[in-house]
Amino acid sequence: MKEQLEQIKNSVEAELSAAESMETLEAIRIKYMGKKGELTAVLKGMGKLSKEERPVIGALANEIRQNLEKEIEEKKAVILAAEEEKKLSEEVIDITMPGKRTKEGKLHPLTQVMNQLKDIFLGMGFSIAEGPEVEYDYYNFEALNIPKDHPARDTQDTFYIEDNIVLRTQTSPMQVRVMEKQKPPIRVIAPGKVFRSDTVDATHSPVFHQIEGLVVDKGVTMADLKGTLEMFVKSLYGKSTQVRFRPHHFPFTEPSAEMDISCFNCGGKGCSMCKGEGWVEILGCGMVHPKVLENCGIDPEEYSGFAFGIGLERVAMGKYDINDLRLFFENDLRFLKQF
Ligand code: 2NL
Repeated sequence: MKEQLEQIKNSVEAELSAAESMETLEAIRIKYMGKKGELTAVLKGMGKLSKEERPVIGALANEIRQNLEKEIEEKKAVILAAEEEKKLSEEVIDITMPGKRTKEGKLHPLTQVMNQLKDIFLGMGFSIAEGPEVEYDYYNFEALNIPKDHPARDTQDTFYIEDNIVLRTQTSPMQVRVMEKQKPPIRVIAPGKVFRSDTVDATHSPVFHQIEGLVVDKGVTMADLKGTLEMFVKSLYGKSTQVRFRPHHFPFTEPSAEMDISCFNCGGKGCSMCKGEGWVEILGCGMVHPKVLENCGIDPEEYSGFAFGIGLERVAMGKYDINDLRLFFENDLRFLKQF
């Protein structure tokens, strides 16, 4: 047994001095001192020795084990130092090299316009309501007094997910949700993506953006609508901006109107932007239809309200003089870098 121990000692020493990595070192430790290691096996076999032999062999075995442990630790330190040294020499930094410029991104022009509109309405005391882009037919049409046979409900115009589930065609469903949950006074805007089954061209995209607004309280009148929207366009396009309202029809408002602003390009004299009109259409609006209030659990005898919807792409196209809406969605950096 003594010879066996001596042999183990010698072979470990030989293997240790050849070891050059932490992995080999660990393999050696396991080979001799692991659960099934050679030295461990010898120590386990001690029971079979005679009373006289046991203390002698035991002392020797322990001495060898302690020695091995010590040598492994020492070798470990040497290997670690060598590895560190190698890493450092590989990672030499040339501090005279020119730096790499990090390219700074920026917000998409539509996001910039969206933020600007949000800021204006937040400043007027509105809060922001955001919600699902996949909506129930009920919230997108039914609650808004859009009848079953209305052309907007046609699959030509609306993306249907299921019979009663659609991609929202406007952000008003979110406002219906607010009215269901919240008692007046209500002052919210609902910004976001909307979807219509349109063929792509310079002025149509199946995905576009809207901000709708809703005010419901006691005694709200058309004068409040006009005052609010006039203030809004004046902060967006400047104090000298004029507004005019033309009668229109929406199923969810009564009366309804479209609002024009004096052309921000020519100031009303007539140019290519306003096609010689002097006016540019900017949004649709109206007094919330009593049936819509009722559908949302608000008594139209007690409360009234106004609502409006603004297409973001149209505002951005006017603001930046862009004549093709597709540019917003093509992600061409030559276009996007200009804003
Ligand atoms: C347009 C017209 C409009 C509304 C949206 C609305 C919402 C509720 C109740 C009543 Cl919850 N009305 N929204 C009202 C009038 C016009 O949008 O041309 N948008 C681009």
